[in-house]
Amino acid sequence: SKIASRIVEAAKAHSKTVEKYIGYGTAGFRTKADLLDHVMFRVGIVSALRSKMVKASIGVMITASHNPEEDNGVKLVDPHGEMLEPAWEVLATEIANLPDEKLSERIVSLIETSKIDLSTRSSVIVGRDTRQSSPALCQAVIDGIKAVEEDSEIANFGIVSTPILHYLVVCTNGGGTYGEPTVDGYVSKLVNAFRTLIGDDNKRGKYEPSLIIDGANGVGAVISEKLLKGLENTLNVNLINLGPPGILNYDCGADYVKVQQREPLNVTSNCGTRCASLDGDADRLIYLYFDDAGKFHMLDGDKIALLLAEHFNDLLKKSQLNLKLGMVQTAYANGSSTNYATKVLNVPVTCTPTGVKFLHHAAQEFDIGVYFEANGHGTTVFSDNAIKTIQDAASTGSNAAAKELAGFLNVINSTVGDAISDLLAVEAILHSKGWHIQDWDEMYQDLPNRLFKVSVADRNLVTTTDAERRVVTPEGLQERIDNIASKFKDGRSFVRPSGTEDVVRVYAEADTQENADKLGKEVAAAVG
Ligand code: NG1
Ligand code: ZN
Repeated sequence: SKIASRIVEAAKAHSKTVEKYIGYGTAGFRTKADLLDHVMFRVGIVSALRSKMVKASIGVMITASHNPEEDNGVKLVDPHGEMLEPAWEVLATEIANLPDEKLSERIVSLIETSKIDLSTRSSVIVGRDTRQSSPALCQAVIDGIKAVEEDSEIANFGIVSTPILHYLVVCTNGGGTYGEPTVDGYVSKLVNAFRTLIGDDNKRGKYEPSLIIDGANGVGAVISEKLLKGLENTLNVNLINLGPPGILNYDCGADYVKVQQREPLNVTSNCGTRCASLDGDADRLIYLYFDDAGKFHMLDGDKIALLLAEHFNDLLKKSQLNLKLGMVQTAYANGSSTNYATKVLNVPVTCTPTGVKFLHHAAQEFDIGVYFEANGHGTTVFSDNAIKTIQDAASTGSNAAAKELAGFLNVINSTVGDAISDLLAVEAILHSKGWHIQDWDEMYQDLPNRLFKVSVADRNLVTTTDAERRVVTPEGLQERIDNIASKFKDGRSFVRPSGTEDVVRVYAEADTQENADKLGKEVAAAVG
């Protein structure tokens, strides 16, 4: 057939020379950049076919997020901005790993079994991060799309953040109801929403409109620069770690700050203001500051989630709107944050397994669903009912709290966790409350905690249940963990196989850092 011969021809420039098996994990395909050319080409083919099958635009994002510069990766985005359907993750993995000579035959059989109508024009939206390897890998994706159909509609947006790519997919398929499907459309949507929320006076109480943004030397810096032009008199930002010659994610960015529990490069203890660290593709956000005594404080995804939940809870009470607010966390959420939500705010918390698609899905059970991973990835989703109720109340004049909620509807990128949109939401809340970052930090005190990695022969021998909080196999392990944890005040520990690294992760928290470390070490010994 014609398509088979086109694929054979195009594949010559992207032949599979790598033996390593590469799977589509929670973060898509991700490994060393020089192993990915054939994977990208094949992902291009898969995206074009998926687009034909669902008769909508599909997104392809080339990035390895917070990983080092020499890594890269790729993720597919389904029409409503959600992660790729699981069955197609399996399919993508199979196709990525086929030997060259099996490729075209498999594609033809896929077209037949899935009844893909080749006369539907493929439409793919492509974006990439700032890595040096990204342009060539992007071209490989485009070659794959064109191998399926020379005349495919390809919208190549060049350097964009992962959340912008999700936004573009949603806007394109939604016929513009969510926003205009361009980077400028995204920037002006956020700028206008933020300026409306802040109003005429950008100072209030202890809130000062100045901060440092750590761009992780990646795309977050590029986008922040565009956005800040529109916010010149509203937010006073010192943008650091702007990119080359700085190395992507190296000693900076959200993951570095969260894992190392320290400030990024180019921030000092006397910097005099708060700092917001983005990760390499700008979908994670972590805040930090130094107190008057020079002590470092970090405000992670849990603290961000609680700030949002508390404020939305307040606004719902004040506006007297009857909407159901809830939160979604994973087992990695600090116990104090869950406690604050359920006991102090009376907001229900759902716990899901690791992976944003699970959190996103669970959040949609609420009218207003705030979800965050502790590592700073998250957002808020609003039900159709919530959007209508809030907009109706806001348009009828005097309900100031409803108007403020309507402002948050616009500033929040509900399609996926978005560091820049989350940052604006946090700043708007601190402004609304007249808070210093220290007031926010003191909402609750994190329990000391520690994360360990244990290398084992086969990490998949560890299986879990109850949103990864309890071990099923190996038999007897959960009982041992329970016994160990019961010896520590506020002790909580769980283990699970990582979805992105060849390790078993051990999490431990307790009343003191010493106890958290000790608990974690004992549990790690029981695992390994
Ligand atoms: P794994 O490797 O499955 O623990 C890590 C993060 C997740 C998520 C994914 C995808 C932790 C403990 N785990 O997953 O939260 O971000 O990577 O990038 O941070
Ligand atoms: Zn990221």
